[in-house]
Amino acid sequence: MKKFIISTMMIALILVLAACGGDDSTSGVNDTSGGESPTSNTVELVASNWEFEKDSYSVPAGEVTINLVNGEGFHGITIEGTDVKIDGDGSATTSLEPGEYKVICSVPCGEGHAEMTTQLIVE
Ligand SMILES: [Cu+2]
Repeated sequence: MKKFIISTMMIALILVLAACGGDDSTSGVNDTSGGESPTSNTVELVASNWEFEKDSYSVPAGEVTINLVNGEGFHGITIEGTDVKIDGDGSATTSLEPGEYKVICSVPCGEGHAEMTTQLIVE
Protein backbone atom coordinates (compact mmCIF):
# COMPACT_ATOMS: atom_id res chain seq x y z
CA MET A 1 0.00 0.00 0.00
CA LYS A 2 2.82 2.41 0.84
CA LYS A 3 4.45 1.68 -2.48
CA PHE A 4 1.25 2.60 -4.30
CA ILE A 5 1.04 5.96 -2.53
CA ILE A 6 4.68 6.78 -3.25
CA SER A 7 4.41 5.94 -6.92
CA THR A 8 1.20 7.96 -7.20
CA MET A 9 2.96 10.93 -5.65
CA MET A 10 5.89 10.49 -8.02
CA ILE A 11 3.58 10.54 -11.02
CA ALA A 12 1.82 13.62 -9.68
CA LEU A 13 5.17 15.34 -9.13
CA ILE A 14 6.32 14.53 -12.65
CA LEU A 15 3.07 15.92 -14.09
CA VAL A 16 3.48 19.16 -12.11
CA LEU A 17 7.08 19.60 -13.23
CA ALA A 18 6.13 18.90 -16.83
CA ALA A 19 3.31 21.46 -16.67
CA CYS A 20 5.66 24.11 -15.26
CA GLY A 21 8.26 23.42 -17.91
CA GLY A 22 5.67 23.78 -20.64
CA ASP A 23 4.45 27.10 -19.29
CA ASP A 24 7.87 28.73 -19.44
CA SER A 25 8.01 28.92 -23.21
CA THR A 26 4.89 31.07 -23.44
CA SER A 27 5.70 33.56 -20.68
CA GLY A 28 7.89 36.62 -21.28
CA VAL A 29 7.30 36.80 -25.02
CA ASN A 30 4.78 39.62 -24.97
CA ASP A 31 7.02 41.91 -26.98
CA THR A 32 4.47 43.08 -29.49
CA SER A 33 4.64 46.56 -31.04
CA GLY A 34 1.77 47.82 -28.92
CA GLY A 35 3.89 49.08 -26.04
CA GLU A 36 4.89 52.64 -26.83
CA SER A 37 6.18 53.69 -23.42
CA PRO A 38 9.73 54.99 -23.84
CA THR A 39 12.25 53.35 -21.57
CA SER A 40 15.50 54.02 -23.42
CA ASN A 41 16.91 57.52 -23.63
CA THR A 42 18.44 56.66 -26.97
CA VAL A 43 16.35 56.91 -30.09
CA GLU A 44 17.31 55.82 -33.57
CA LEU A 45 15.78 57.59 -36.55
CA VAL A 46 16.06 55.84 -39.88
CA ALA A 47 15.78 58.15 -42.88
CA SER A 48 15.03 57.12 -46.44
CA ASN A 49 13.73 58.83 -49.60
CA TRP A 50 11.66 60.76 -48.44
CA GLU A 51 10.45 59.83 -45.07
CA PHE A 52 11.45 58.71 -41.64
CA GLU A 53 10.80 55.14 -40.60
CA LYS A 54 8.19 56.21 -38.06
CA ASP A 55 5.69 59.09 -37.83
CA SER A 56 6.78 59.75 -34.27
CA TYR A 57 9.47 58.71 -31.84
CA SER A 58 9.21 58.72 -28.06
CA VAL A 59 11.88 59.24 -25.43
CA PRO A 60 11.80 60.07 -21.73
CA ALA A 61 12.65 63.65 -20.76
CA GLY A 62 16.19 64.48 -19.74
CA GLU A 63 19.40 63.66 -21.50
CA VAL A 64 18.56 62.09 -24.83
CA THR A 65 20.83 60.63 -27.48
CA ILE A 66 19.54 60.77 -31.02
CA ASN A 67 21.05 58.51 -33.66
CA LEU A 68 20.41 59.18 -37.30
CA VAL A 69 20.80 56.36 -39.79
CA ASN A 70 20.50 56.97 -43.51
CA GLY A 71 18.81 53.87 -44.86
CA GLU A 72 18.50 55.34 -48.35
CA GLY A 73 19.78 58.60 -49.80
CA PHE A 74 21.55 61.29 -47.80
CA HIS A 75 19.59 63.11 -45.15
CA GLY A 76 20.10 65.04 -41.96
CA ILE A 77 17.92 66.29 -39.15
CA THR A 78 17.33 69.38 -37.17
CA ILE A 79 14.98 69.32 -34.22
CA GLU A 80 13.03 72.54 -33.93
CA GLY A 81 13.51 74.35 -30.65
CA THR A 82 16.76 72.55 -29.88
CA ASP A 83 20.38 72.80 -30.97
CA VAL A 84 20.33 69.29 -32.42
CA LYS A 85 21.65 69.08 -35.96
CA ILE A 86 22.96 65.94 -37.61
CA ASP A 87 24.04 65.67 -41.24
CA GLY A 88 24.25 62.18 -42.64
CA ASP A 89 24.80 59.30 -40.24
CA GLY A 90 25.63 60.44 -36.76
CA SER A 91 24.40 61.08 -33.29
CA ALA A 92 23.78 63.96 -30.93
CA THR A 93 23.12 64.14 -27.23
CA THR A 94 21.05 66.90 -25.69
CA SER A 95 18.82 67.58 -22.73
CA LEU A 96 15.14 67.84 -23.61
CA GLU A 97 12.12 69.10 -21.73
CA PRO A 98 8.84 67.22 -22.10
CA GLY A 99 6.97 68.23 -25.22
CA GLU A 100 6.51 67.50 -28.88
CA TYR A 101 9.31 68.48 -31.19
CA LYS A 102 9.20 68.65 -34.92
CA VAL A 103 12.07 66.90 -36.65
CA ILE A 104 12.86 68.06 -40.15
CA CYS A 105 15.31 66.89 -42.77
CA SER A 106 18.18 69.38 -42.93
CA VAL A 107 19.64 68.27 -46.24
CA PRO A 108 18.00 69.31 -49.52
CA CYS A 109 17.59 65.72 -50.59
CA GLY A 110 15.22 65.83 -53.53
CA GLU A 111 11.59 66.05 -54.52
CA GLY A 112 10.11 64.82 -51.23
CA HIS A 113 12.35 66.91 -49.01
CA ALA A 114 9.75 69.46 -47.94
CA GLU A 115 7.45 66.78 -46.51
CA MET A 116 10.23 64.91 -44.83
CA THR A 117 9.38 65.41 -41.18
CA THR A 118 8.70 63.34 -38.12
CA GLN A 119 7.93 64.03 -34.51
CA LEU A 120 9.91 63.51 -31.34
CA ILE A 121 7.70 63.12 -28.31
CA VAL A 122 9.52 63.73 -25.04
CA GLU A 123 7.56 62.42 -22.06
CU1 LIG B 1 15.78 66.29 -47.14
